[in-house]
Amino acid sequence: MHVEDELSSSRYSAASSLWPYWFSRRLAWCPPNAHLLPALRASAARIVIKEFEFSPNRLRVAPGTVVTGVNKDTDPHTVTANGCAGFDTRRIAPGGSTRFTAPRIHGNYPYRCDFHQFMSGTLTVR
Ligand SMILES: [Cu+2]
Repeated sequence: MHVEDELSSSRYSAASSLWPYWFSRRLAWCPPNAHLLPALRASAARIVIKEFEFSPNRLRVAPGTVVTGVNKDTDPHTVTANGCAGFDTRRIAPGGSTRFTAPRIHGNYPYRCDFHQFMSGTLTVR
């Protein structure tokens, strides 16, 4: 019983060893209404989704950049920040596109597709 507990808890902490870091960073990244502020420096940026992959997989933008998510697949996708970092296109229809505003605080913002959790990327704000 004790051995099993130790095994499962060590497996758990190994798998989640990055979470304390991300979690604390995320708490620092969540001013209450950041996503409602107008874009201060808007420039064109896009993330194209094709064959269940984000392209580019890593994108660097200035704070507050308006980013367009373009879905070139026949399945719907989303561009959704992990945690409370504050961007989510919600459902992007096949062949459609949706814009969202990048966070205004510098950092790396990992994101995923809500429908296909294996799809992931990182938006870097700098
Ligand atoms: Cu998807």
